[in-house]
Amino acid sequence: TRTPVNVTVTGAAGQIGYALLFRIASGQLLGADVPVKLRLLEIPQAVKAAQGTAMELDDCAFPLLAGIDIFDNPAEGFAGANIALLVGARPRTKGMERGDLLEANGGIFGPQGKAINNGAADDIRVLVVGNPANTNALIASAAAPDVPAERFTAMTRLDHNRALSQLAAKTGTTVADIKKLTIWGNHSATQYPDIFHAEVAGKNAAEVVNDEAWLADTFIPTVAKRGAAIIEARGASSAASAANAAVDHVHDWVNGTPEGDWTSAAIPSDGSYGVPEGIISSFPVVSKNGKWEIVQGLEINDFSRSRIDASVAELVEERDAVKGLGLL
Ligand code: NAX
Repeated sequence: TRTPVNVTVTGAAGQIGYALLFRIASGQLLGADVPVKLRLLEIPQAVKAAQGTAMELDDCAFPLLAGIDIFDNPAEGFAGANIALLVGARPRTKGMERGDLLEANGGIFGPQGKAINNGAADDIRVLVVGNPANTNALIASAAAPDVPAERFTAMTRLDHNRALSQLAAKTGTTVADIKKLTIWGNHSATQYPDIFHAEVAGKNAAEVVNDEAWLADTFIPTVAKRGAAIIEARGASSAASAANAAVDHVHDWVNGTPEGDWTSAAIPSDGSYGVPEGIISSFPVVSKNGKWEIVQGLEINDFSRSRIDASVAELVEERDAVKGLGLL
């Protein structure tokens, strides 16, 4: 029998945690033959709620779930972790400036990065979901100098999946007909969902749509503002869809992306497509042998260039702000 994979989930008692943990324990994160041990990391006030979720996990009698441990400090939570899903974050509250938000999250992701550096397994892979996800990932990575930077990623897969769904609806197809769509840049309102290289049932998506006004005025803002639309409709932010995207991201990272397609993930830039080296930006990516690779050689038209540049400029600003706060 296989040794269980240790999966640490922060924010385990939150709404994404509640949607995520059952998917992990059922085998959807890593595969139907891979046992997992869950390590739930919460703040002390939420440990009791996490215990309640753990009781429900027990009650599912998942054959692949080899154990659940609950912690309220990062050093224990990340000890031996092979996969870390950093979901818990400090949300922006009324009257909070962006600098305050970045600083508060620095106080979470800095210590967590340090704990990962000191105690996680050598093959640790980190996905940051908690916002501002790209910059939180950068902070955690900077606090983990002994862990290769490529192991720190941030989630834009939900944006990717939202874009697939919108494009399928527009073209009267299904998401299974769509390939090679890309989210570029930051997981924020400046993100750029790019269909110029995408295919709809084998045809170029931009040519199938053939409507630049729809792209600029409907598609891009609908994808970028979908989170707000969900809050408006549901009275709570996206949870199950966010958990689903986290499962997709880690599953593909570990098991590979299908031939002839790619996906989107925020990973440290190597300078590709003019994105400054080191910032954690979303790219078209494939996963091979357990590593993300940026898809190379795509031609970027003027429409795309200006939007990629705008989102990347925001990431550079965030990086400079956290640098100014001494968090990098
Ligand atoms: P909730 O407020 O329901 O849950 C967050 C949980 O994190 C709470 O239980 C809290 O106690 C815990 N937490 C806070 N600080 C912690 C720390 N230092 N260590 C461990 N746990 C800690 O939020 P939820 O709806 O689950 O969302 C979680 C995060 O995901 C938010 O930052 C949210 O903005 C972000 N999202 C990111 C998305 C993405 O696509 N990247 C989409 C969905 C979501 O909005």
